[in-house]
Amino acid sequence: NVKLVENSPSVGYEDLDSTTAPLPSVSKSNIGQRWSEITSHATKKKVQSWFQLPNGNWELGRIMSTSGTESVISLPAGKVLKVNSDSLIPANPDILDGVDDLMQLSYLNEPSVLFNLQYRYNQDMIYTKAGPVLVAINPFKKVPLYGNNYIEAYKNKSIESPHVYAIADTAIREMTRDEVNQSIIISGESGAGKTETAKIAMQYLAVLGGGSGIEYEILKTNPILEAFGNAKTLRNDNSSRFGKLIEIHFSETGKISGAKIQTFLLEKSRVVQCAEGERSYHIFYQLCAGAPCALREKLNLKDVDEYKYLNKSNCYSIPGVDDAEQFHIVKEALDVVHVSKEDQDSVFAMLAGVLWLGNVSFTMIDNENHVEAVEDESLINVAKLIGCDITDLSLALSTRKMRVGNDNIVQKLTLSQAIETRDALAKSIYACLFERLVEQINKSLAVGKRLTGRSISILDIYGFESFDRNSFEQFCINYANERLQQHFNRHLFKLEQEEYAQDGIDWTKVDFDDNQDCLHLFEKKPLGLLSLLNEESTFPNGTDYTFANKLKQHLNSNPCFRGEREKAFTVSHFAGEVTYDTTGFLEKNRDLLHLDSIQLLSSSSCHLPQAFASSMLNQSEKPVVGSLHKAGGADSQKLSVATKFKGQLFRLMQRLESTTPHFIRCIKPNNFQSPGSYEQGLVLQQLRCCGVLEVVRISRSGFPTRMSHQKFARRYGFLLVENAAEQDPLSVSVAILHQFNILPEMYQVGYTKLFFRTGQIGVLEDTRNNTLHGILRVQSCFRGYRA
Ligand code: AD9
Ligand code: MG
Repeated sequence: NVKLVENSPSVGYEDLDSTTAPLPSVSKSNIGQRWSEITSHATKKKVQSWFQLPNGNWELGRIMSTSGTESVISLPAGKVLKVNSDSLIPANPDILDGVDDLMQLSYLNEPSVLFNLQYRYNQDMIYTKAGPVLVAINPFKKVPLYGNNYIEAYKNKSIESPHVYAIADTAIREMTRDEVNQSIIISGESGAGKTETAKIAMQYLAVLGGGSGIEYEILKTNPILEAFGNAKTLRNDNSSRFGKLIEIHFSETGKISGAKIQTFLLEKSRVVQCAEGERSYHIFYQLCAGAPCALREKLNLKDVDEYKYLNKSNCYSIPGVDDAEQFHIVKEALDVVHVSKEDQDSVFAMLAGVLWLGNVSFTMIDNENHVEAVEDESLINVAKLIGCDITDLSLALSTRKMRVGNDNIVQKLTLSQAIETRDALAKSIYACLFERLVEQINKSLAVGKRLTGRSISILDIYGFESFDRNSFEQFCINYANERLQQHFNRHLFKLEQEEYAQDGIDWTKVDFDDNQDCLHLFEKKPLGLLSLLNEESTFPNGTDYTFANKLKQHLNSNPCFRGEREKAFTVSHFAGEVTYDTTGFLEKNRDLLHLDSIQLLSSSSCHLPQAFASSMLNQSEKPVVGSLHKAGGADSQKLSVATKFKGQLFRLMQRLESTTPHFIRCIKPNNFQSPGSYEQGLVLQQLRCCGVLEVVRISRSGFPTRMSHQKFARRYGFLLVENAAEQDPLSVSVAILHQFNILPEMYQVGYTKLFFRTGQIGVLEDTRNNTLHGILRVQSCFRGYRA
């Protein structure tokens, strides 16, 4: 049964069961479509219907009888209930169980969609089309859907089931056919499977475009970036803590010629602290577990639980993951992308330096709370590993040089200031390390090649996050997700409908949840969240309190904003409400590294810290947050984190706008990372917030296939019985449609194009192919005859 459906052409099945009344359109507002009018007819055939249990789950029942507004339904397990007919929602006939495109469902209500996805999921069919969008449900286990045989099958089109491979294949074909760059945009909540999906897409592109060897290097960037940029969180054992766009370039012959990776906003704070049960970046644990003896000695490495940056969250290992083995995988990958042995050693020294920095402690030296660094093993190791003088290090951690008027003074630091300085240094070193690695990788992927051909970009950005306590990191992540959602809306709702309107076709507008208001809340100048944050960050006396108060003062009338008690505020995101705690917002946004620390790094005898220092000084030449050399103020001038991030996002969106997008929506079926468990409520909430149902609705009632009159006339004109050479393309188009009896409801004639419902063009293509084959056969017979 399922097989049959899998291979069926995408047509509606309304005709297959006379009891299915055509009620195709369902949105959030009419989910509970009242259908008592049809239940009386339905009972004659014991039609199936959805009934919502008190726990919110849906059960499939059969309507036994209906009288007045009441129906009697029988549920599985022999239960019979008398219910209000209005509480029932129509279910699809059995033949539609597990269709591979939600567009094929006769009833597109939420329980039907949920059931269809679950039906497939239970059989390891984790991919389903929702019109133009691919829905991927995380299996949390190995599913037998990947590898060379599958790749070959998708390449030859001998399998048509929805798959990431199919999306990647379409991207390659459209890139070649239309000569337009493509993008595969993967979204979903944390742990939904974005990073895995991105890797699966890369795998397909690597096989189809492989040959030069560069594809192997491209695949090897994954373990490196994951080691340095992923960590175990409460949501995901391998959570990406940075966003990534990888642009894979192809030559004219369709071979991969190189690639470029761009990363977005690494979560630095994780280097110095993380929540209970979470880990810092994988690479720290991998290094401690996997470094060979000589390296351990050289770096003075200890076990992970001896490092304060790692031992506070009470979590050292990940079930099923061998950190030592991973270390070797990462080292091999570094070799592949041409990071030299010396550079690798410097990288490991910096990592160990960061770990030892966390162990540096301070003692009180007066009764004003001033401190100095304790000269112990930790301090000595840090100095050695980052290649600087121990006294300079000690001073940089416990004092600050400042300019007051024309005088230079040295201020001693209090314990909390010293800890802040130490942690800021650790975070900066790590962030620089990450940036340098990406730079190095990009050099290797582009070496000697001009990246000018066509490209396919894959975007894997951290998913929407909503924790019990949400901070600056979630604020940025969720802002990025709002931007992406807008891109999705624009392409699947706005542009689609604008095109109908422009071409003058008959169309009733479909509404969708526009998130422009929320984006405004973030971006409006001067009174938006980002502007107010930046403004407060420049005030020497600004605190998280004053920031929170300012937000409440200026934004309380905004429907997407709500001030909360104390220092908190709530934003209504497209994916739900999130309450942010402003603690640490200003500091994280300023992200200051004091000049003393930068000078310390530039005095290093090792090349990496020197390079870090100069890159930090370069960043400081931009417009300001914090004012230079002011008592109590900041030492280095630089763009705020939020401003930089916003700029990056804008550039990203601009780049994506010039590509043909392919969207993949990853869905997490449960919060426990466990296979086989499908929580309806959780899935529904994700489907709702990303507008999947609305997309299907538009695609189904819309006209997804379109072709200009010129192209249509050129392609099919020769099939006309009557000579159409003299006619204009529009008239030829219409003549073709008439000759082939295409039903009027299946197409619309626009000013410049023809618009078709799904599947229609296939009929014409078949006729065209058959006719062409016929002509070829006749020609070859004719040649044979002459010979
Ligand atoms: V986050 O926003 O970076 O926290 P992602 O990227 O959405 O998140 P990820 O791809 O890391 O999630 O997937 C989480 C885990 O789900 C993986 O580590 C795998 O164990 C599991 N997963 C995801 N997709 C697949 C798959 N296609 N097959 C098998 C999968 N396992
Ligand atoms: Mg990820």
